[in-house]
Amino acid sequence: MMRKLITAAAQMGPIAKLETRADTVGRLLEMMREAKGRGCELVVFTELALTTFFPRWMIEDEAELDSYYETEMPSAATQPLFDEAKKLGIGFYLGYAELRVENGVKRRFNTSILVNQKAQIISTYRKVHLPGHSEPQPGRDFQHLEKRYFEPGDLGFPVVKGFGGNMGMAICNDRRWPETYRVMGLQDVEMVMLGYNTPFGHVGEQAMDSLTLFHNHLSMQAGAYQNATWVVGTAKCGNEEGSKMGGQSVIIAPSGEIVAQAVTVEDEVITAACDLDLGKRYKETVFDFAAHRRPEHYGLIVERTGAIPPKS
Ligand code: CDT
Repeated sequence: MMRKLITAAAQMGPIAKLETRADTVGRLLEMMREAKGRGCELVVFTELALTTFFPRWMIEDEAELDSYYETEMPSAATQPLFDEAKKLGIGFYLGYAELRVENGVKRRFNTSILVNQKAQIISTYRKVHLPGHSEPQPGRDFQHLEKRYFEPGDLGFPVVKGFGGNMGMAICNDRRWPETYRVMGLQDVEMVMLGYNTPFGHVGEQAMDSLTLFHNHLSMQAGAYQNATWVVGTAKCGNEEGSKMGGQSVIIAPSGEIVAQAVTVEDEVITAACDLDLGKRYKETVFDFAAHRRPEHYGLIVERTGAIPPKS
C-alpha cells in the first residue's frame, strides 16, 4: 500500500524590513501556485514567514514591535493565502508571530498553523524551544531576542489527522531537540513540518558556526530516522538586512535520507512524493517502540548516573 502525499517546501529568500505584508504574501502565493502546478497537495512555508526576522533587533517601541505580529488568523493580509489554497485545493503550513490579548494582557508566541485543502486551520503549534536571550548581548552586530519577544508555547506538540496521515509541527530551534520528534513519534507522527531562520555566527564560536549547515541537516535527519517520520524543513535564508542565514531546505524520508534539497538562498520550491506508509518499514522493525523501547528502565539509568538523586 502507498499513501502518497506530494509535498513542497517553499524556501524564502530575505524579507526586507520595509517589505509590505502584501508583497510578502504575494511571494508566498507565487510559490503556492508553483507547488500546485507540480502536483502538490501541501506546501510548507517557513518560520515567521510574513516579516523580516525581527528578533535580531532590540525594539523598544511597543507599537513598532506589535507591527510584526498577527492579532488574528486569517488576517486581512493573509486572507489571500486562504482563498488561493481553497481555490487550488492545496494545504499549507505557515509560521508567523502571534499576538493575543488575554484579560488585558498581551501574550506573544512564535506560532505555526496547518491549513487543509478547504482552507480550514486544523492545527496550531506554538514554539517551545526559544533560543537566544531576553536581554541584548553587548558587542553583537545582531541580537537573537526570541526569549524577549515570545513566551514558550503552551500547546505541546500536537499530532493531528490530515492529508491522509498523522501530521505534526515544530519551529526552527525545536528541530535540534530529540524531545520534539519523540513526543510526536509517540503519537505515531508520519510527517513533521518545520520552518527555520538560522543566522550564521549565532553561536559565537567559529568552530561550531562553520558546522551550521551540517548541524541543520544532522538534527532533522536524526529526528526523521529515529522516529520513522518524514521531515520537511523550510528555511528563510540569504542576506536579510545584513544578517546571513543558511538555506538548504530539505525533505527527508523516514530512512533519514534527504530526497529533495534547495540549492539557492532565494525563494525556491522543492518537492517530493512522500509515501506516508514508508515509516512503517521502521516502525514495525528497528523502531517498533512497543517491542524495543524500555521507558521503565530509563529512570534507573538516570538514577545510577547521578543525574537525579536515588530514591530514599
Ligand atoms: N529561529 C531560530 O530558532 N534560530 C536558531 C538559531 C539561533 S540560536 C541563537 C536555530 O536553532 O536555528
